[in-house]
Amino acid sequence: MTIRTDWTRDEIAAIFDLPFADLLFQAQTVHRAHHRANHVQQSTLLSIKTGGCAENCGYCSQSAHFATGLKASKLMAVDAVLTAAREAKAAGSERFCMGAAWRSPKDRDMAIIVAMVKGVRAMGLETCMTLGMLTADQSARLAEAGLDYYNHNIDTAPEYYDRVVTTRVWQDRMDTLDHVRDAGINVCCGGIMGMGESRSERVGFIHALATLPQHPQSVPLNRLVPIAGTPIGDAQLDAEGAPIDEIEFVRTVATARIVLPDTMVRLSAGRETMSEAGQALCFLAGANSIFTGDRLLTTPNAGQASDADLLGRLGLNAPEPRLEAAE
Ligand code: SAM
Ligand code: DTB
Ligand code: SF4
Repeated sequence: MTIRTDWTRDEIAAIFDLPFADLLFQAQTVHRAHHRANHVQQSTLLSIKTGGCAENCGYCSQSAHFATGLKASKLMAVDAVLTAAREAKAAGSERFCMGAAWRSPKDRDMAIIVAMVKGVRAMGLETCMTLGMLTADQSARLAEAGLDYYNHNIDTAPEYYDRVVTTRVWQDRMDTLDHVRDAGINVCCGGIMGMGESRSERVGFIHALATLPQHPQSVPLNRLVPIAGTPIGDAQLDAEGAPIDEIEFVRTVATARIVLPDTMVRLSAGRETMSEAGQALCFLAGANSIFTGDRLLTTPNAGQASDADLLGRLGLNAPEPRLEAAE
């Protein structure tokens, strides 16, 4: 199967609109051709610098523009981050993602960030950082430190972007993604479903990812976790907290899987309020990673015990059957 960066919006819309069984069959077929069928990567998130962010992303608990009741804190010490990473690894995580509520990192923070990347990587964990906008120089420093992935989300369709955030523009995101890619770091870039966007805008979001110069190696798909006090959270809570329909979310996962065959599609925020059947459908649709542990960045997550139970019942991550040694 060829990897295409010339998808049209109409082609992607036609996939999104397929009868559900056809969509899932196609997605699972692509999934099996490109990924380990019954493996779901477990990732752990850590907020290394929480709250007080200068940006006004309308969904975010950490923006200084909204009264969400979140307590801001300073950048964590390297040792504390390494302790959390060690615990994540012991709990079965393969990937450790560190997030800072910054518009962009200050140069004085970079030495600390570099030490975190090196330390986590030395434990044999895959590393991911999300720190806001980066310059070419900062990207090069992270690449040199051995950072595996940089997360920088476009969040939604280009035409819906200014409904979500106004302290930056779409092109700012494209510039950082270019710097990260040029530095040779894997790009992790995704978005949030359920912010009041239409299906056409969800198609536009996937189209934007699929037509980047190179497909992101990783695409996190989040279901909005509505945060009281934020404009987007409040709008959804007013609508009786109706989160995006699970079937529509599964369609988004399946469409992303089909048009981005080699990409790790991550079922990210919003699992806590999703049914087990909905999550199972996401795996069938090609999601190949979840965040485990009790917390995401600032919100609760489905805990380790319930995840282990679900993965077990779905036969995911079971040990490979052992081949008996030939006589
Ligand atoms: N400050 C960095 C930045 O955005 O450039 C990184 C941290 S930010 C919390 C990472 C991503 O988490 C956002 O782009 C968004 O997609 C997701 N996210 C944040 N708050 C969320 C919420 N309430 N519900 C779902 N996803 C959310
Ligand atoms: C992403 O797309 N989802 C993760 C990760 N990238 C950094 C973050 C989800 C955050 C959910 C809301 C919170 O816990 O604050
Ligand atoms: Fe800041 Fe990131 Fe939250 Fe936006 S999503 S307000 S950039 S922490």
